[in-house]
Amino acid sequence: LTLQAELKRAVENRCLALYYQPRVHAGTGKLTSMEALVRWNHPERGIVPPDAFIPVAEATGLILPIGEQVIDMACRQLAEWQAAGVPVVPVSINVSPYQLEQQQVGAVLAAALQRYGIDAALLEVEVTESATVQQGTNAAGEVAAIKALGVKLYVDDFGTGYSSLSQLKRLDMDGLKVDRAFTGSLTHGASDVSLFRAIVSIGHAIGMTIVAEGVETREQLAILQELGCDEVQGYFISRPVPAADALALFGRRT
Ligand code: G
Ligand code: G
Ligand code: MN
Ligand code: NA
Repeated sequence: LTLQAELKRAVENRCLALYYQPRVHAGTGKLTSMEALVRWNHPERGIVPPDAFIPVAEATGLILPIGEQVIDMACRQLAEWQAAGVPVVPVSINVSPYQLEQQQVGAVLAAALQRYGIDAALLEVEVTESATVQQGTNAAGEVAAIKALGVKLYVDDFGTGYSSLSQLKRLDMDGLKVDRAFTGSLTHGASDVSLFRAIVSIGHAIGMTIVAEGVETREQLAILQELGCDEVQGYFISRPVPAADALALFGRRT
């Protein structure tokens, strides 16, 4: 079987699962959000990471049913956690540019929220900068539809694309997830500290919550705290973990 055919079968047989990676308040370490990250549970190859199949999914249109399953699984998980009395935080879903262009993502989100009785405030969506640029496109309409639901929107991998400050303001984005390339070069005294400080300053000036991705060391966290970065995510806090292991992370407050 080709990868495409295998992936099609995997989607039909519901072999996709979500891992969760926490995002925490930089100053207090308090849990603020859980990012949902899709995995393919392959019978022979084990857990396949998204980089190995999302490009194929986008090229073949399979990203549309995959995107629907991801939204469904995230909402179902939220409902399960709520039913179990877990002190839930929003779950953040990655939506690809292809989905924004081809799918009524707003309507899919609304249906899933209703299906599981979930408050829109418990969902967030991450989109890359390229997805949000052109006015008048389906993507721009879907971004507006997602906002209208009351779902928060974050720019993913910020700093690697082309969005202008005016676009970010117009689209009413809630926050910037600063690409891990910027975090990775943060050491005391490095010039990149000034660059990150400028990102925080500009982001705050246009009302964005600033999230640093890819925090891997205590020193990076300390610098980000000094810079007034709002939230952090990365292996230093936690790797992405299966839902069962994510439960323990909810207890990690303050
Ligand atoms: O989890 P990991 O770091 O391996 O993810 C690799 C890439 O796959 C990241 O860019 C991430 O945004 C993307 N990704 C993870 N889950 C999803 C998903 O559910 N949908 C889409 N479109 N992309 C995802
Ligand atoms: O593009 P996006 O930001 O959604 O990508 C998320 C991906 O980044 C996940 O697949 C996750 O495995 C990876 N990731 C998360 N934290 C870290 C980190 O601290 N270091 C590195 N190298 N990758 C990370
Ligand atoms: Mn992301
Ligand atoms: Na990112």
